[in-house]
Amino acid sequence: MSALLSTMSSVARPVSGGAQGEPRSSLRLLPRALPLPLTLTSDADADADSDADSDADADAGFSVPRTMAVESDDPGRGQMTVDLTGRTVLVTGATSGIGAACAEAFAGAGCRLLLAARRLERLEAMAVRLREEPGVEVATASLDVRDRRSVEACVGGLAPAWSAIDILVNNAGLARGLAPLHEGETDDWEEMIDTNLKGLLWVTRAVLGGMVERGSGHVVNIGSIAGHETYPGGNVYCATKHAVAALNRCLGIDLLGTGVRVSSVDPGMVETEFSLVRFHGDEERARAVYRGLEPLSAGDVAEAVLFCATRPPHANVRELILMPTAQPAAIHIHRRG
Ligand code: NDP
Ligand code: 8X3
Repeated sequence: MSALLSTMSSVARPVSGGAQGEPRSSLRLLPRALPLPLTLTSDADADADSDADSDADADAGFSVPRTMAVESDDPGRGQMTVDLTGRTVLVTGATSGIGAACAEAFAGAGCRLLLAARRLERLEAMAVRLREEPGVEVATASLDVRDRRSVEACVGGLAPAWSAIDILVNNAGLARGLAPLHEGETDDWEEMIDTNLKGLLWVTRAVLGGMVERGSGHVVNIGSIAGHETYPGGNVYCATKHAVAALNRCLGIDLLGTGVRVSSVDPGMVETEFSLVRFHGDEERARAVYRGLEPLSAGDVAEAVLFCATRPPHANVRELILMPTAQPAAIHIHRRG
């Protein structure tokens, strides 16, 4: 346990040009993915401009309510977004796929990263790469989210400069097998339930108290289309993701009035190591899952997570279902050839 704690704190690097604990605005960080600041037009401005603008809107074939018009240096991108510079983000399952892409996305948005997963050497390699960008701070921890005591020790033992987690991305998760229930491996079931459901609970419990105390924070759960639909052999995996969907909704109610938000990003097929893990390393079977269609990329999902995290405080994405165009529903898939 102490090895884990020292891992978490010893790899933290101070921001070049701004020490830890300094106000967020003093940090020098990566170029932002989202252009800021934005200028909202007032109703008065809108009234004055309304004739000319409504002509332009008509030309473009769109009708835009005036009170929602936004001016931006980069029209069409980053409207109504919040600057995440200097926010502390914990991503679980950051060694691969969606978690790794979220780490990249939040680094690009100027956040300080706490990256956790079991394969520490992969995390370290990522951290080294991310720190090459000026001003990016990364701390890593070898963590198995199934181990409640390790989760509590890891979060509870964070150095003060890292302990106020602003955004938690509950991403660590997996599927095992695709057998009908009566042929299923019970060890696989335990692994899915312990990781996808109980692990998510342990991490959320450890982090949420601080968020509520501070009156701000955002939990983004990576759910799945498997939390909304079912498919043959999906049984226990679908059950864990349905549970995550229920928890997400319940948590939203529990957090009412606290200033803390919870969102769920629920993708369909994403090409990551997910299928390789599901089929216990069978590469041929894993490749076949994505044959003949363009699945989502991990980056697509990370962008959706970033969208949730950059909503202004009064707005919350409760659930965001993101599907490949070729997969409009879990079992409806168009494959070429
Ligand atoms: P990957 O297999 O590429 O990544 C899974 C990540 O979870 C890895 O970083 C792994 O790290 C981590 N992880 C697994 N078990 C544990 C554990 N016990 N403790 C800590 N970390 C753990 O898959 P994806 O990126 O696709 O999956 C990420 C999430 O997205 C999962 O929750 C999955 O259910 C969900 N999802 C995936 C979809 C897909 O089609 N790929 C679609 C919808 C949702 P390590 O092994 O190093 O611990
Ligand atoms: C992963 C996607 O296809 O198993 O959550 O529903 S799928």
